Amino acid sequence: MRCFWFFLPYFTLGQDSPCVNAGFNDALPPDAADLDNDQDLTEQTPLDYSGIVERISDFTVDLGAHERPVQ
Ligand SMILES: [Ca+2]
Ligand SMILES: [Ca+2]
Repeated sequence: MRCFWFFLPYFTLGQDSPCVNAGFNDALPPDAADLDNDQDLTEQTPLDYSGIVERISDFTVDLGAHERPVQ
């Protein structure tokens, strides 16, 4: 299995991006793939595309696949 973590910083949101906190929390789909392995498939998607950052950071989801973590 190849690891692409090295490339992730190039696709994350910048600090001043208008996409930060511009999404709608209620529009997140359920965790049908159980990304966090807690057997709860009905909760909102808990992680972003990286699989390590919480999907909602700073109380509001960001636009796009990546969530900018609170510094
Ligand atoms: Ca889950
Ligand atoms: Ca956010």
